[in-house]
Amino acid sequence: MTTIDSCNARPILDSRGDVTIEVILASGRTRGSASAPGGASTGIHEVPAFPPDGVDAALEIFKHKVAPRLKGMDAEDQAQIDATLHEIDGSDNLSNIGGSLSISTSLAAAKLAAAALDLPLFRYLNPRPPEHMPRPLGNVIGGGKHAVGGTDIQEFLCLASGEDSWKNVRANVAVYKAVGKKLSNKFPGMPLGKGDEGAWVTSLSNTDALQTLASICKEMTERFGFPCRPSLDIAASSLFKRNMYLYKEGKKTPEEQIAFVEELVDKFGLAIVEDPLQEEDFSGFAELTRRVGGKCLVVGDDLYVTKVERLKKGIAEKASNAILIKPNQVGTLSDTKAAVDLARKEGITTVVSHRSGETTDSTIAHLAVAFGSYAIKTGIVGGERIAKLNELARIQSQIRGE
Ligand code: 2PG
Ligand code: MG
Repeated sequence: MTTIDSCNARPILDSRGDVTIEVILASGRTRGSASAPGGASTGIHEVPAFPPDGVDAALEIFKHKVAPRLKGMDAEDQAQIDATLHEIDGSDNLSNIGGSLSISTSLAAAKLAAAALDLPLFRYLNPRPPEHMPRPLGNVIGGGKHAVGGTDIQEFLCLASGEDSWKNVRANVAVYKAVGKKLSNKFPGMPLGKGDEGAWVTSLSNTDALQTLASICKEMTERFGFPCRPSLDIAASSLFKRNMYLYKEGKKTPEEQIAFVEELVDKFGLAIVEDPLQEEDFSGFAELTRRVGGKCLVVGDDLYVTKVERLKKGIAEKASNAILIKPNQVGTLSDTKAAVDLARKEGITTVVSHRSGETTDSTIAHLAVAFGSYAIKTGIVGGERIAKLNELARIQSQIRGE
């Protein structure tokens, strides 16, 4: 038993300069702390990040309602901690206490328990070593809601799939740097910007940006000797207005959108395509998965928002073959784990993900390993992104006993 005897929550900044929450729980001299990230292209079915009156209200709730209840509880009893958070909240969507307070408290409890047992978090959560390490999926070119003046498509990513996490991370960096060089050579003397996740921002069309990424991926696949494959997060809900997908180059009907994505998958050999359609279009997802699911992971992010109920619907309708796992979308570790367990049972691939506004908290690297996830989407550069990538490589060294 790890009795929680001290509970603190404080405001901290995320990578966008927005205020978020850090929770620190302690048992004697042992501590566990965690903080919450924040999204920009948030799904409408996510738990709200904060209560209606904002961050300060969440901190007040922590002080007066959460802390008194947590004191004396066992940090090792994650189910009880998370049930208590739901009980204090009282809504069905954590809307009274907010997902940021909830997820940081929930993860801080797990980290405190792991520290008390002198275990790394990934091992505390799953004593069995993973069959493989999660492959890093990193954002090379970015647009959408993460950048001004960039591509309509939110993320052009590289998935490095070697056996060694450190080499994978290095391969993604090599792709990132080579793409940056290519873009600056293409537009000499022009500024080259970065978006919220550190990805390059370019005025190239979606297809030209993907072409640029795909050719560098090919080059790096040869150089590194393992696959470095292009991938996309279309974040299609952000493009969807009045039943059409709005691109700078013109509109697409849902049927045209499916055909467009299928063409991109075929032409560029995409490994992963996330949110190719808007968040309510289960049948459109199913049609695309039917067409390309044999060669590409079709990932639901806004579609599922890490919630078991929505994933159940997706499974029933064969909407996708993969799910993005973002703990703050659903608000507790237990709820996150429930979605992962259902996915595993049903043969749905999991990809653990950061948010566009991040802190230096590296917990998701441990979660991705403990969940046995296929990939971890967490950017390529920037302090808040490399915190997770370096941790991934450290975890692999620990597993190997190096
Ligand atoms: C996404 C994420 C992370 P945001 O759409 O997958 O890349 O973006 O955190 O803004 O929702
Ligand atoms: Mg997404």
